[in-house]
Amino acid sequence: MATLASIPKPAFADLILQAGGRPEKAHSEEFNVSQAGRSKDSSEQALKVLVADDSPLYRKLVKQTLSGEQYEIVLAKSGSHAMMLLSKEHFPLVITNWMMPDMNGIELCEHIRRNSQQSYTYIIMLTGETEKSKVVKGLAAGADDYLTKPFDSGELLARVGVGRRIINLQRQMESKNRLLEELALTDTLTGLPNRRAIEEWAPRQLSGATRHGFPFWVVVADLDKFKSVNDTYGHEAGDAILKRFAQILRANCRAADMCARIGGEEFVIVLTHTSRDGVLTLLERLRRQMESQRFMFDSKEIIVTASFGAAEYSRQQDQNFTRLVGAADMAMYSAKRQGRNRIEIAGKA
Ligand code: GH3
Ligand code: MG
Ligand code: MG
Repeated sequence: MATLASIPKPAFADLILQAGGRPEKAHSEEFNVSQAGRSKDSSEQALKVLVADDSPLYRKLVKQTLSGEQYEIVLAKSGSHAMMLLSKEHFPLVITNWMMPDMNGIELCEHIRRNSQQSYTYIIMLTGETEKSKVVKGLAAGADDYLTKPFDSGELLARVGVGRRIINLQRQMESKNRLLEELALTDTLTGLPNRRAIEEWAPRQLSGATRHGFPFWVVVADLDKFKSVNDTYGHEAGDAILKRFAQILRANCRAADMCARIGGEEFVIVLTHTSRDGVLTLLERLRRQMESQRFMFDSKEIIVTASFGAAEYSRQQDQNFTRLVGAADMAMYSAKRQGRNRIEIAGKA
């Protein structure tokens, strides 16, 4: 086990270098819960509409009907032209003719449904075919609505309006789902990733480390004598300390690493592409920053420290993420036994 006395202390500049630039950014992009679902209201944005028709007259008529700020119209002269445009970007709404020389509207519908990404494409068939059986065939191929030529401009506008409503509902649902996914992976008190998030993320990073041979470290950090802080100053005081410790972790970890709160006053940090010296430098920095915090509760100034245990992935041993957390945890308990407010590395003399 390394002791604090044996920890080399490179200059702060070294840490910045190892940390790849701006450490403050860690997690702000991946886990910014508050931003999800707050994008510009999709009903205010111009709706992108792809119009596929081999008739120049009908392309013009549809474009004229949907002219205005609400719609951004892109014209395709054939089914394959439409397919090419769809491969480049997502169109939430497609209006397609049935009969086209190279690829007909039915095939285009089927193609869109087969290749549909997460976001929905609302399809309106606009065609000279009027038979009921054709209508059924169009809907079965994936069209959402059907309008016959010659069309009434008011009706086309109304039906496109229906499509717009469905698309907006779909977008709201997607944004709420994203928010729920983020919430499920976020610790509500500190805003850090939670246990589930790190347990999903870390094994993937570990397989990368196994494949490409880069260093992979797991750190367990635990606040010292935290129960007595809670017992003496109350739960709110304890929560404020947990939040501050989380801020220190967030400010010092690189965006490519992950700091998570895995339970009560226990945190896990996963670091990659970092040497043993780099890990020790970072942990010593975290330890010192926490130690130098002054918390005021009931007009009393208190100091709370943390103990750290680290374990490095080794190809020689049959290790997975859970075992590495266990090894880091044991090292952390060794730090506790040796007086707390210190760092221990697993398996090194
Ligand atoms: P040690 O130095 O050995 O780690 O001692 P400790 O007192 O920190 O450890 P112990 O496991 O005995 O107590 C952990 C305490 O953490 C218990 C509880 O009061 C506190 N705690 C756990 N979760 C929360 C939380 O979400 N908020 C607050 N305020 N306190 C919490
Ligand atoms: Mg503790
Ligand atoms: Mg604990």
